[in-house]
Amino acid sequence: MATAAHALTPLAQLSRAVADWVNSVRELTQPHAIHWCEGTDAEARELTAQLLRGGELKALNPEYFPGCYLYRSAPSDVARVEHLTYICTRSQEDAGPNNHWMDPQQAHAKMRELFRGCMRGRTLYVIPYCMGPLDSPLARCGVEITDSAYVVLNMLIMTRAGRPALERIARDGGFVRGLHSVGELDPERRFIMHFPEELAIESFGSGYGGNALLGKKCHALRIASWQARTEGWLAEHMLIVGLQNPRGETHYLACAFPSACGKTNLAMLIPPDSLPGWRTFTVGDDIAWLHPGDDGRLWAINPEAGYFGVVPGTNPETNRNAYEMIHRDTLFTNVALTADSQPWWEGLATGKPVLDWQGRPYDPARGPAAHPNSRFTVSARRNPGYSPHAEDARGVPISALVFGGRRREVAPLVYEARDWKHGVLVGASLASETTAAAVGQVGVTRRDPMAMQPFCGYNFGDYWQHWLDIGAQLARAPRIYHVNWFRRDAHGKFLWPGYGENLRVLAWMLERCAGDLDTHGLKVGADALAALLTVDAALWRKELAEMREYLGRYGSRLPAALLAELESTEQRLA
Ligand code: GTP
Ligand code: SPV
Ligand code: MN
Repeated sequence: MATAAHALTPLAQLSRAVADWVNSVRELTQPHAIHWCEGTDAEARELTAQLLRGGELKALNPEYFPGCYLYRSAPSDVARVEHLTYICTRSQEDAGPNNHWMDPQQAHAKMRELFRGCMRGRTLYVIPYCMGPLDSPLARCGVEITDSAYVVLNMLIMTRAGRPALERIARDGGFVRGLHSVGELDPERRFIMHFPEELAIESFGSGYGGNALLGKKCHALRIASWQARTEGWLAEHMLIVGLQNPRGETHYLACAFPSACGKTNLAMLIPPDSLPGWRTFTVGDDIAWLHPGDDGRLWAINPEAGYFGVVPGTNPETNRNAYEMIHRDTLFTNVALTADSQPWWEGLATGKPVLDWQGRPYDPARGPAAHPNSRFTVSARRNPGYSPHAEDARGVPISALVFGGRRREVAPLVYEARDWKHGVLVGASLASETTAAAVGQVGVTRRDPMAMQPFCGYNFGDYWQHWLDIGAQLARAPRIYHVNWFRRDAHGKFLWPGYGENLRVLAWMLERCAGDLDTHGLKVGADALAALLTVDAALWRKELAEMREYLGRYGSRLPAALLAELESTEQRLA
């Protein structure tokens, strides 16, 4: 039987520090009620029922999608807003040329005026959460205050939220403070502010994804990358996947690809029939916290407990595990609907959309039926491939790190870095075409070092130095690779089949000493394969020149060792 609620200490009395902060936010924002999140299933059901009554959520077809709901965001609030995201450190140099910066005092003053009275007539929710397994010394806690019940439902899936997290905060003391309000959802009054020196986040004016679910990009990457630098670890935009070879040995890979460049899909990869005997296990699909272990290896935990994944393109051929897991207990945001209330998105071979993501009658002339950045939120435990080691307190040991971008040209299918230092240069050189995960133009190639351009909470120059320092501590450092699944032919067609077939490339990495890429049973012509593996010297000279110019922007914060690596790469190419 469940413990009677009255036998438990009220949440508001568990941590004095949290209660004091909640009080000061209450005074500023003036909510009509305060709800401390317990994190129970009953609580999630009540919140869901309340959103259904208010019309904010819509129940999906209970026969095919039991426990699934649709949420439609404001049409002007559909993705992260990098241009409105700031790192507020006392010194602008510490935020670096890679971040928008605002003086912390000025930022606090600006946000205070936006937050003043913003929760009048609304409920203030207090969400204590833990990023990482509750019993892991590598996990870190936070508290998000929000006035959005939809954000609460997402956080309950994406993090270990509720009473156990608050108990840990009461024991440990420290926590990241995240204050969020949807405000009027006005893009002109929208800011995502980070104060790494104070372990604080202030987000106003958006209810979407990484702008509003503060445990994810704001805490687990921007604030955590800062904490990680002081404490000697790495917080990275990486999936973690376990690969078991036909001999029964499992190796773990952590892979950094920019937003909407294939992390969730690779994390849930299903081996193709042509590679019998291989198995894969998902540890994480978006974020990895990497720690040097006593054994000289790098160990990784996934700080998250769920997936906030891109919906379009998910189908039984591309990603069967994801396709199956999102048929139950899943929150859909901004997908289309069929006549019988099933969710629909581009890339499905069956079904027909009648309402688009905005709830309007579907008209192909107005663009895709589902928003290109429509998302599913689902517990990791629903993933059939969830690794039995995903919740190990010490994490899993990493054998290889992989960087990858979305490039129609230049970057070949795969190459290996010579050593850790060269690998840091390879990561720093990452470039990728922009996607719908952030507001702005799609398909523009930009530099995205380590896939962290939108997420590093401090100066990239210092960050690369930190990577070099971590490598120097590792007696058994992972090998480092670069991949590109997105190379195209002259007609714009992808040269590589991708998805499950990507295992060939990963298997090659793990079996490197054994020889060539296994192309047995692969429907890729010899010409296409040659094109995929080509390194065009002229294009690469241009690439390196751009890289030199880019690294130059970091001035005196650029590690000399990284510049030396670039110089030896230039010499090898010459
Ligand atoms: P975020 O959640 O934004 O960080 O994205 P992600 O990196 O997890 O990307 P995801 O796996 O969701 O893939 C994004 C889009 O790329 C989807 O539409 C996929 O169908 C597509 N995609 C993923 N892997 C491949 C691949 O190997 N080849 C091709 N051509 N497309 C892919
Ligand atoms: C990304 O953009 O990399 C995401 C989605 O994973 S969001 O949570 O919105 O950041
Ligand atoms: Mn991501």
